[in-house]
Order: sequence, then structure tokens, then C-alpha cells
Amino acid sequence: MRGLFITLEGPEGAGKTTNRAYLAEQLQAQGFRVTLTREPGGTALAEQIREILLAPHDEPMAVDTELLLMFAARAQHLAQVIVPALAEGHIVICDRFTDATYAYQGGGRGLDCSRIAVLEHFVQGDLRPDLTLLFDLPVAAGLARAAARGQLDRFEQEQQNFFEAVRQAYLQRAKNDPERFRLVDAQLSLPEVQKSLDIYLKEIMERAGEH
Ligand code: T5A
Repeated sequence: MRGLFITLEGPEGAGKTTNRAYLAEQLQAQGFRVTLTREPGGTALAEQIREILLAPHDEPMAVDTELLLMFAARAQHLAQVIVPALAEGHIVICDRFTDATYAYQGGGRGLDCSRIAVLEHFVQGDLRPDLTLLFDLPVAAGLARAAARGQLDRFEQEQQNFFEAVRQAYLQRAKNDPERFRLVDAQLSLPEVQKSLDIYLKEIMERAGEH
């Protein structure tokens, strides 16, 4: 029996980290076994790759290097955490996954999506998320939340048009795959966002019960 693979996506400051904890608490309270994780990262080695990706460097990082590091971290994460947890029947909740690569390296950096698709197939085979919650909010609102936390990472130092392209790429992917994506209005207050998640929690519980 395979578990259920849930991914949380959206631009900076959308509330993915805050709400993944909420989702996990609700599911665990109903007796579901949950693995909470994130990308890039999720294992000791993949977290080291994350540090390289997020830290500002004097030497500019080539776009292909960024893309390959994202997938290198993902390969490690899949092998060590995601695939074993799914095999044990867990609900895996992952803060960002390959949709982020399409949105940031594809939309933001302008990489051809067909190149991303080659790596997606190479690293993941047929594995795709079962359900993706896209936390959407205007770019300025998300950046203001991220900035309120202090020092900005290498991505957060990008310009407004980069994040607009990221947001549009996410919305386009959601539009192209309504079976998998659920849109969350992340601009609402936190209690309102969590209330809106309840319907998706119900769906997750039903689908996890079927698996
Ligand atoms: N990346 C990642 C790629 O380029 N390609 C890839 O393939 C992958 C996997 C990772 C970076 O890597 C890039 C994308 C990213 O730039 P990250 O730290 O994992 O970086 O991602 P961020 O989006 O930067 O994480 P954030 O922490 O900024 O965003 P979250 O998790 O969406 O937001 P969260 O929950 O931390 O909340 C941010 C702040 O807002 C408040 C929270 O309390 C917190 O202070 N907040 C709200 N305030 C008001 N109302 C609400 N509804 C709120 N919800 C949260």
C-alpha cells in the first residue's frame, strides 16, 4: 500500500511552512502517520545542497548549476525520505517540490521547461504528487512577509519581475492540471487560511483512507 504524496507550493512568504505544521497536526490527531519534509533539503546531505543554493555568493551561480543542484538534492531526498515513507503508507507533506523548479527555474530564470521535464523523468521516474496545494498571494505581500523575518536569501534578493514570473508560472501549472492542484488564497488572515484548508484536509483523509 502506497501512502499519499502532498506538496505545498507558492511564492515566498505564502505560508507554506506555517500551514504544513497545521495540516500535519490535524492529520496526526486523526491517527494518520505523517512525514513532514521540505525542498530543497529534507536529508542531511540535501540540506547541505540547500545551503549552497540559498546562500548569496560572490560568484554568480549558472542557471544550469542551480537546476542540477535542485535535482541532485531531490534525488537524495526521494531516496532517503519520500519513497521509503510512501512505501510505509505515510502521508508525505512536502514544502515545495518539482513545481517549484518549473516556477523558479522555468518561469523565473526562463529555462526551457522541456529541459526540466527531462530531469524530472530522470530523477523521479513516474512519481508525481497526488495533490498540490498552491498558496497564492500578490508578490508584494509575500515579499513583505519574507522581509519581516530579516536577512534575505539568494532567491529573495531577486527583483519583483522575477517573482511575478514565478507566480504566473505556478498559476499556469494549476490551470493546466486542475485534477492535482487546489488553490489557497494565502492573502487571507492565518485563521481564515486554515479554515479554507479544512475542505482539503477532508479530501486528504478520504484519499489516504482509500490508498
Ligand atoms: N526553489 C525551491 C527553487 O528555486 N526551485 C526548486 O525546485 C525549489 C524546491 C527555498 C527557495 O528555493 C527556491 C524557492 C525558494 O526561494 P524556502 O525558504 O524553502 O526557500 O522557501 P520560502 O518560500 O522562501 O519560504 P518562506 O518561509 O519565505 O515562505 P513560506 O513557507 O510560504 O511562509 P511561512 O509560513 O514561513 O510564512 C512567512 C511569514 O508570514 C507569516 C508567518 O508567520 C511568517 O512570519 N504568515 C502570515 N502572516 C499573515 N497572514 C497569513 N495568512 C500568514 N501566513 C504566514
